[in-house]
Amino acid sequence: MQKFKNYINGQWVDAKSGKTFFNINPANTDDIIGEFALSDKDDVDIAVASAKEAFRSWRLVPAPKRGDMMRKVGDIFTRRKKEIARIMTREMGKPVFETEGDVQEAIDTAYYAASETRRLFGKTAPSEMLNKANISFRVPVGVCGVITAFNFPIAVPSWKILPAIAAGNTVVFKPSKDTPYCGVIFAEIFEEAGFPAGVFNLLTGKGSMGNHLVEHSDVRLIGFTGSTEIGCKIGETCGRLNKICSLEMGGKNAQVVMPSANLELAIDGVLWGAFGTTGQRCTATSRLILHKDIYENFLELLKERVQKLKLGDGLVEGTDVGPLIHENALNNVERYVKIALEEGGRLICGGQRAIEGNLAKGFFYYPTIIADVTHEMTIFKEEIFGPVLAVTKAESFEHAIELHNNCQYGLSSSIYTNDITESFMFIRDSEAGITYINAPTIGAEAHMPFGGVKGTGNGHREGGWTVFDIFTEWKTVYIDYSNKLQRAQIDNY
Ligand code: UN1
Repeated sequence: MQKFKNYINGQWVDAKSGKTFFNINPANTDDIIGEFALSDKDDVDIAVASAKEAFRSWRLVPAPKRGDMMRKVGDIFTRRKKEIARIMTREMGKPVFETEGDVQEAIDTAYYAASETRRLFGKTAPSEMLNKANISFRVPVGVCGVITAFNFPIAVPSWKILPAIAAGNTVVFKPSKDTPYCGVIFAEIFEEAGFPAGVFNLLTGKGSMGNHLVEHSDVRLIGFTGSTEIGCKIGETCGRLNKICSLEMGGKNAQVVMPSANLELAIDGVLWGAFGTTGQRCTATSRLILHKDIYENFLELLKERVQKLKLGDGLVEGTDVGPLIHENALNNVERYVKIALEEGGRLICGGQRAIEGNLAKGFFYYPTIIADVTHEMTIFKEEIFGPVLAVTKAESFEHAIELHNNCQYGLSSSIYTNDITESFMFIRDSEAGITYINAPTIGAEAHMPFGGVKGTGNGHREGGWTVFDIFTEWKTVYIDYSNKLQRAQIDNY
């Protein structure tokens, strides 16, 4: 079995304590992926010190030169795409066609971040006074702590790490405890691309180690993707310690289908949105809001298609849906389905663990549809992070919008309609950071802003040009060439 180390200051090192943990394949618990460093506070101290030291010189490397190096990161991800995808599938379960897409997102992000290093535009404005110039430009913030989830273990960290480093910051990365191997891949790639020691540091381990990273006084910024519960705790700590913090948290995204929609298209959309990544996405479709005129017919057609989805090991060709990430996730799904049925939901399909043959070795649950869900029910409100779709009937378009917005989260929204008025009203009125028209709730592209409103985030947007608003601060410069004291607001009025 392979043994993996942390990557600190350009060196591969064990945890100071020598402690390790094992990671298993969620599709087959007999398959142990490897033994990883179980880092704690001492390792955080060393990694942050290394990132702090590296920042002194990395911030001075001209941004386009940093961009040249980031292009190499893109090249290496491209060369290793298929191999990394297979590692990811083995480590977290989603099928290979999905994990290849996950790696592609990092490739896109690397090239986009590289190109942005020639476009980190500042602004100039006229001064109030004669013989004085006002300019402003972006500067890196310093040491950034990056903490992410298991579900997009290359794509989502890349959204933070690559722009952060391109902008001149240094990074200490704590991947999910369920995907440490994908974390190791980042370190391998930064090493091969020739980045200076300490610019990128990897610490594998559990949540408690992440807390030390958040608390460390030399970490200026935390970029987090994960549950709302943990994100809000991180936000509290960052508030207390006055750190910059960007939070990407939960979702309870809905797809609305109106009578004018192309129903086949809407079914393709909900299948991909609800059951892709086994529903373990912050952008998963976990609510389906159907107009009353198509309600029963749509359910019928959908059931037929869901029952054809092939559950299994994502490494096997033809698998549509992989396992859940671990036993706890499986128990959680089971618990929510039980509550939904107790509260009056109608089971359309699924509703149980899959234990036939080899499926018994993994954390498999049948794709599940529960109909007649009302806005009072628990599965209408709470994020499940599993292959469970709650279906609700809308009496009208206005009712559909009201149901859509009756939600603590606001990441992505979707409507299927061929009515232009409904489309534009939905764009205007659905409370979400991302809205899709005639497309599912998933489908973000690396060069566009990504993030949500309400309980999903704290106002930041990753992806696109907006990610640089997180990972840079503004420096404003006044250059007075009048050779006299000019007092702003006083001498000119
Ligand atoms: C997430 O669920 O954490 O388009 C990210 C999308 C995906 C990214 C999802 N590419 O929704």
